[in-house]
Amino acid sequence: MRELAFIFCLSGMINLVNAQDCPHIPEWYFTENEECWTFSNNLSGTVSDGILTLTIEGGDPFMTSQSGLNINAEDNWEILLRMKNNTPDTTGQVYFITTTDHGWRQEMSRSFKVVPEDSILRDYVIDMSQVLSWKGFIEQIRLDPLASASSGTVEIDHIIVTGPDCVKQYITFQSIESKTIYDDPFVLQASSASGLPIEFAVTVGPATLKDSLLTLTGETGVVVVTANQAGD
Ligand SMILES: [Ca+2]
Repeated sequence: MRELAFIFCLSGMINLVNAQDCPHIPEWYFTENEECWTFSNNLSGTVSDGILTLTIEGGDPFMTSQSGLNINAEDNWEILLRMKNNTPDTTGQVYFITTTDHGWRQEMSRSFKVVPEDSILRDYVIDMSQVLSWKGFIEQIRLDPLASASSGTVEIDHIIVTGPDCVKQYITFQSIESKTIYDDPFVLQASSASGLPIEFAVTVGPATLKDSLLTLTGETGVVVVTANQAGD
């Protein structure tokens, strides 16, 4: 039995966040803010409607996660990045440091191909297991969304560091437009990578659930809906 959770933030408008049952594994969805990433070298970032929009105004732009991630590199070596590149550049790069090696350098990075002038938010899977220095515990991650662009924008929907066990359980939620707490009941829709059926339950918060129909009861607060996926 695996449990996955939807988290609704009911403060006027709500957004849908999906969170996997992978405690201590970083997942950034940019639901309401920059989620502790910092922007350097001619890069700025703003969050709107669950999307982080990066504006590049010079060379070598990059963004850095908070430190202290403490990711177990052996178990977690895939970086899932959903990104839309609005520039002609075709390469991105991920750097990292570990708890025992704080040198930001080329050997501690991985480049990845990026679709130029893209029309969609595209899923990139960056396999860090190919990088010899991805070992021990990862302290901090740096994303160079584009290697050579010095102008233009990039949109990021999420960044997830995960491993094969979690990838297998990855659940895709159909996107839900922003809602107010007074909106009509709506049907939760999700599919699992494994194809196994999903059962929903409200764990906490001002909402009720019948099958997959979620009714908001009008109070502000946080709603957590658990999705149980039987059979693993
Ligand atoms: Ca997002």
